[in-house]
Amino acid sequence: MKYMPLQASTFGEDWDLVWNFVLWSSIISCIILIGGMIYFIFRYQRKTDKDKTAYITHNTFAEFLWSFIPLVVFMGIAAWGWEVYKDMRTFPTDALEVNVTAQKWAWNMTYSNGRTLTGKLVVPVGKPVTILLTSKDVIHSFFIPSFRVKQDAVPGRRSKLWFQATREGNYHLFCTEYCGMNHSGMLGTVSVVAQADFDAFMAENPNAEVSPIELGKQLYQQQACIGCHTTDGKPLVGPSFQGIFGKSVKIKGGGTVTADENYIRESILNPAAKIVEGFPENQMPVYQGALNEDQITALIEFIKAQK
Ligand SMILES: [Cu+2]
Repeated sequence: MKYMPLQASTFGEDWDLVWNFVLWSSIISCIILIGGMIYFIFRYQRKTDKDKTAYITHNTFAEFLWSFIPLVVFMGIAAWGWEVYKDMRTFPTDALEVNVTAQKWAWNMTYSNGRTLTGKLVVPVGKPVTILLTSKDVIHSFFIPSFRVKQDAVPGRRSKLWFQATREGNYHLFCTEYCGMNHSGMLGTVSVVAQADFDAFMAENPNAEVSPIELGKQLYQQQACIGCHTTDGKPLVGPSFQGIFGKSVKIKGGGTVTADENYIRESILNPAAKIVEGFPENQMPVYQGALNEDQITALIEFIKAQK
């Protein structure tokens, strides 16, 4: 359909099918309903003063049909939509990861080797890409219409989305959460390129010495994390970072938590929130206010790299 942006990701076809079904079934229902109303206005118009309104009770069969048929249609749409949504929220493990930080009014992209770009995202065609989102100030929303993906970037939280581009070219990136004066100018370009061109892009890297992992390593030493957290699997005062990312850990006081980006972030800023079982409380200093989002990203990437 021409009224939709070009389909350029693996989600495009499935997403558009659901969308078109909802759109066209709504248009058809609207025509039947409003058309029927208009027809009835003329067909059953009172012609003379003697016309009496018929005595209408109810019709169980008709009432059952107009309840049951929409119920089946709506449940079908819900199940179908869920199937598509599930694909979008099931993250591939072999994806290229890009950290994206939103701020008034720009998108900043950071690649694993430290390469940074503002307002431009370069990705290889045919490869899954995971975008790790956060914001420095207010809520923004990361939207690539041609890929049919959208996700809020929320200050103080890590959110993510993934896609796999299916054709090379340049696509629009919009902010779709009103974020202040220059919101409408908070635009970007997504460049989908061949793998060889992407490799060349990654190789010409002016920020090689400040990759997030490298910066995280420096912070790990400077901020004295190293005094309590090892990277060789042996716990000291706190858990070792080795192999911890993505693991489910037991929490003091019951329950478990997955050691993902959000948990690590919380544990750095507010260590007392969720203490891992078997470790003492009140040992770690609070880093709230001492580290900025880029530094937290760097520490998360450093911890992720301790496999
Ligand atoms: Cu914005």
